[in-house]
Amino acid sequence: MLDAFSRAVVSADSKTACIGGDEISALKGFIAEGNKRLDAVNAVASNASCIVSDSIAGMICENTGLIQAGGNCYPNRRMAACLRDGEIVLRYITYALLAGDASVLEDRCLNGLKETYAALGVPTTSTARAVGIMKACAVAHITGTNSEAQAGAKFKKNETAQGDCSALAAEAASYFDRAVAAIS
Ligand SMILES: CCC1=C(C)/C(=C/C2=NC(=C\c3[nH]c(/C=C4\NC(=O)[C@H](C)[C@H]4CC)c(C)c3CCC(=O)O)/C(CCC(=O)O)=C2C)NC1=O
Repeated sequence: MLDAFSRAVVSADSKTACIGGDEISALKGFIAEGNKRLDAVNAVASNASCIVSDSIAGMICENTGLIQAGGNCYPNRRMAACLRDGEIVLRYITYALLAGDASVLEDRCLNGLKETYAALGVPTTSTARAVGIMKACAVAHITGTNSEAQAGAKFKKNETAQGDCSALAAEAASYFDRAVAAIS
């Protein structure tokens, strides 16, 4: 498992090089934007259960066969496993966002997940849809663009300073894309 700093070391070492100016300036940026990053992680982590339940519910609304006999969210044991998997994936994405590196997500969560799902008959297009909704929710929370229109009665505004979080939102989005790619 790597973070932005250990990643710079591993990549310099693979070239038998000292840490260069480019790596230093990238890490300077990482530090300068550190509080924004922590706010972004908190925006997702503190809304995790809402993000997960909304995404799994949305996935089921679009495909109600999942909760009928023969569907992979039926009976409740499988529904619980599905919600738990959503929580696991989102949790590892928050770790990756904190570290500024995808390796914790890849190594500890996504590695072998496609094979596990194939063995259990978990439909990966549905899982990918749930991950896609989680991505939209998480990005909205990071950029502070979540609205009452989307969230209804559960609307909660994050109490963070307003600034440009587009880079962090894009980075977070890339981790959701990795999760989809890993199971597709
Ligand atoms: C640390 C990382 C980690 C991951 C990622 C993980 C995933 C994981 N999900 C599983 C099951 C499962 N996963 C699902 C998920 C779904 N079914 C659907 O229809 C939806 C599309 C989807 C939810 C979005 C279901 C229903 C099961 C149970 C399948 C079964 O037992 O038939 C299993 C089999 C064991 C179990 O049931 O607990 C594993 C290992 N476990 C881990 O330790």
